[in-house]
Amino acid sequence: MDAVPAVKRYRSIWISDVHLGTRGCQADMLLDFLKHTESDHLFLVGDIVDGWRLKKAWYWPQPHNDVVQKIMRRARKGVEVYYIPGNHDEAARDYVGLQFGGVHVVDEWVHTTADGRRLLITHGDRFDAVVRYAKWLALLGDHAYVTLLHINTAFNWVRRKLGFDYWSLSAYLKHKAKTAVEFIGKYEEALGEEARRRKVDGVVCGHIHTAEMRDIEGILYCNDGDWVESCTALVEHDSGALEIIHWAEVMARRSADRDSNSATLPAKTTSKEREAA
Ligand SMILES: [Mn+2]
Repeated sequence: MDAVPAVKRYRSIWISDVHLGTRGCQADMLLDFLKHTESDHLFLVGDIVDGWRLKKAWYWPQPHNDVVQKIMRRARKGVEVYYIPGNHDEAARDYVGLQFGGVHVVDEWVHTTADGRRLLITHGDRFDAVVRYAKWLALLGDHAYVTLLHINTAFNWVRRKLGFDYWSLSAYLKHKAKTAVEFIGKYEEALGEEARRRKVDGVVCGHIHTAEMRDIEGILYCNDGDWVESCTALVEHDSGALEIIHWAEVMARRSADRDSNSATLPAKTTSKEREAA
């Protein structure tokens, strides 16, 4: 009595920080998510492929290939797919403005929800520097802020051309638990501030591997999380309502339904650990 798995339709789906090409990538979970969902818009919010790791050691198992194939297939079938490169797939930034098999590579994007809210979509790594120099920027003002964003981009472009890794503040703080929590808060505020500056209603980002949806002084902050630890996506319903989906929980619930004879439910597999990107 195995029912055909139901496919859930959304208006939009956002995923990021998949890190294909690394052992940490939960490709099987993501494949399951892609199998059970569909949408009109699909936003790939950066760090989809981990170019840095691949350069050091090649790791590309079949499920990682399947993820790429499934996404390309969606683009072929008319889904609007936008790919916003992050710091781990920064090489794709050289292709901004181009499209491959229907996948549009853009530096950032503004999406209008069904209920008319404008959301700025960006990976978020460029705000590492804003977080780091927050105190100085408060003193120096908007011009310094814009300059810093440009410098950050140029700095990392040069590093990349010289063959260095992208220097990421969040990665640097990753193992300092206390600093990481503080960093997450500041990062969220920096993104909220950018949305306000750009006169949009909210922001969708990734980068710090911490799914979240909250109001920051009237600005909607959404982080779609990651597919390394938490296996989360952000979705937009036809009404325009947004929701964070925890796929590990969905999978656990599904197998619980299947083993409805069993008295015990599987434990939640969602990691509560907050690890930065
Ligand atoms: Mn990142």
